[in-house]
Amino acid sequence: MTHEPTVPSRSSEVLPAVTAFTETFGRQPDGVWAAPGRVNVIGEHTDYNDGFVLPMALPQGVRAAAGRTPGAQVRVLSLQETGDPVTLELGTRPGEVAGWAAYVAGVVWSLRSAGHDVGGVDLVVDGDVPAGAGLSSSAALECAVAGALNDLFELGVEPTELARLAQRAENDFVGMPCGVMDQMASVNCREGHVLFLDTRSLLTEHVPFDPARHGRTLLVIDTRAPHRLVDGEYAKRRAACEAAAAALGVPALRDVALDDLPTALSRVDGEEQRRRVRHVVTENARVSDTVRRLRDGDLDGIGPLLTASHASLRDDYEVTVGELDTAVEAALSAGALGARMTGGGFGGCVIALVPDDRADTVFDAVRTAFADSGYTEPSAFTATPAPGARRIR
Ligand code: GAF
Repeated sequence: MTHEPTVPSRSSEVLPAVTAFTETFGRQPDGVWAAPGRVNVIGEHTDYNDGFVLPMALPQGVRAAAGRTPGAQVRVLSLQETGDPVTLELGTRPGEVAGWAAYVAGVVWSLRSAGHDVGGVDLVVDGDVPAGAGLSSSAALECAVAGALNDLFELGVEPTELARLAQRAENDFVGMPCGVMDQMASVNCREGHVLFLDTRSLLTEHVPFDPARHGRTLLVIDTRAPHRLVDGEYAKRRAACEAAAAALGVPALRDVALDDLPTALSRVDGEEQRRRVRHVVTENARVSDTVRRLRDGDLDGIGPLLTASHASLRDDYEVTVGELDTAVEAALSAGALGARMTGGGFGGCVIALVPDDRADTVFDAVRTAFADSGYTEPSAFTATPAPGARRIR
């Protein structure tokens, strides 16, 4: 198929980071840790409302080759960036580092702020999650580094707490007010499963997910649409949800049941805020419905739920752009059983559940629609649920 990704085998994945570590720091690393990116099957913009999400890990991720040093510095080289390693003091505080290194510095800061004794360390990070595609490249970076530090300094932090601390790095060091979905997915996902996560209790269920067994493909289509205003718009959505919850007298929009939605809507001010509430409440219900269908082995039954999720994100949450809508429409017209944007929106990727023998046709239809609209040519790959963060060497 023309849209297959080049997913490197394990040894070729590990090697560049190890070679660069040896060349840069003049010794072998103590080990190599990996953490994946993710696609979210359904449950978008629900995590910061204490709601439900259903992500799966991708084979693409970040590898971190790491070795302890006696000093009080973190030196980190990224194979995706040019230039020398970045050197950070262990006491680096929020606001003192910008760019990609802030994710690494943020994890060090977050662990140390929580009382964990992280010392000097050298790191080389190497990733193959497309950046800015909504596939959680930042959480993969945070979680690979967090996993390395946890093991190297024998911190004994449990996976869920590690995800929380990685989220804190992103919230309070990088300054992105994300929920916990991406870090939980990166740390806790299992091969062959989607992760049903209650973002309030952080309880998880690993739900088997094997489209190939049903003759189905989960296609990830990267629209390559540049993220526009993503940070500010994300923060605005989050603030609107929190204001609506406060107006309704509930801790979070998760506490509004679907049956109570009409009453809740009548108590919220303004059409825009009503739309935001409607998205979150209906999306939580769609996640529960999707999980029920997957547990029953009804894979095709999730198709309409994916498509309904997209419509809600487009019309009520207003986080789609022309490229995302065009990709969904073209995929559905060409025979997809369901399709939706995935991730934060304002660009990034669409997922489409398609019969195996329609995968090429569906992607060709999206490509043609993009050419007709004058959009950048999209790319695509087949998503298979991969393992979560782990030590790989
Ligand atoms: C981004 C955020 F990082 C997640 O926490 C989540 O809110 C998602 O957007 C939308 O569902 O990936």
